[in-house]
Amino acid sequence: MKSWFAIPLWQRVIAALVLGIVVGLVWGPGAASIKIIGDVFIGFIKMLVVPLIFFSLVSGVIAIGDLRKLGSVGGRALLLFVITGQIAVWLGLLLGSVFKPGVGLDLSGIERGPIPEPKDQTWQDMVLSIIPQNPVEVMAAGNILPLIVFALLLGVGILMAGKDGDPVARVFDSGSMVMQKVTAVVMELTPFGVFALMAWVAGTQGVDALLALSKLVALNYVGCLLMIVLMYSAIVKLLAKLPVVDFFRGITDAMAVAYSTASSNATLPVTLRCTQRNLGVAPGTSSFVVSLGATVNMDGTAMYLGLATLFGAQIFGVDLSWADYGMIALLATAGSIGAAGIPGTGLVMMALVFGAVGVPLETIAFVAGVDRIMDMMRTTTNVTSDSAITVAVASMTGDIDREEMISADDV
Ligand code: DAS
Repeated sequence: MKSWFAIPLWQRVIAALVLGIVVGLVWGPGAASIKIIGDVFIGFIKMLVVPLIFFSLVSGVIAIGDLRKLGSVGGRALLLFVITGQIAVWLGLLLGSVFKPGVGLDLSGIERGPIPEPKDQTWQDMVLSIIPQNPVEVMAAGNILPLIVFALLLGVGILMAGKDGDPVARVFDSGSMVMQKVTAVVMELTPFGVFALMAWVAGTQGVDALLALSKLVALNYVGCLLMIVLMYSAIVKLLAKLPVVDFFRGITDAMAVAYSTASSNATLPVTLRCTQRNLGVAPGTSSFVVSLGATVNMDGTAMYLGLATLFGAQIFGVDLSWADYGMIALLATAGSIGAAGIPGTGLVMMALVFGAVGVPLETIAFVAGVDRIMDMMRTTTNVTSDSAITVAVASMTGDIDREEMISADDV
């Protein structure tokens, strides 16, 4: 019998995910009593996010070595983020238009949830929110975007300092390595955390709400799966020139943690480890693109915002023009960029999009009850997109070491 640790982590995680769903369905609401195990796991991986991004990103910028290359990595990543985001939101609009999830729906039996207040954030607020006015406060609050800006500038400063910056550079290189070791230790908790979280969701999710909104939930999953199977496979195959099977085997842990936690931020340490350790991406490129992606690249959320807006318009009989569709695409993209990688952020962003095209916010109250089930799939899509674009950019800039890639059976 193989020892527990000899079994590849991704196999232990998948087994835990499936077992958690079965136990939750059998156990029912009582499964909520083991959610604490999942919360402890999430707490430990959240503990990693700030120090891991900070040390690996500064160390990564130093490793990239020159500003032109840094710009090249960032520019390619942002271009792919925008392209995949637009495809995502128009896929959501297409699915909503063709399959009409909101037509002929009997909503009487659905328990209504709370309607989140739309954040009245101006574009000036959004710009100022990424400036790390107080770096220590940014770290304490776990604000990823301003942390990325600070780490990038610190790395650039070390590069510009030349020899004088070497002592500081060594601290960050060593700190990055140490944080990767700490991540490896915490990762051993993944099977237990995923098991508990899946048991909790499966045991407490209201079946009647799921049945009443089954068409919307199904379309959310279909849209995400289409992007995962078609769009990201194409990016991996054509741009990263990697075997698709090796890619998905390499990011299985990240996809499972994304699905069970419904949080891109919480999954960040796992996504960093998968892209670096399993797929051979250089730490600098991985830290930069994965961290940026976790906060501004949310294709699953963008697709859902397009789909959900049509769902709400169909329920309340709101006619939408092509101009409205364009507005939805624009706001869904802005919403997915502005959304934080935490559970339920897509639900909050719905208020931003609905308000602009006259879809009543009451729609949010109807879907709130099943949002977690949909959020899990949206987050898995978001993390898969971050990983695919990271390996694509790394491949284009020569920052992926295929020898480093751990063969799919070893991960
Ligand atoms: N939970 C969000 C994330 O972490 C996605 C969403 O809410 O749509 O990516």
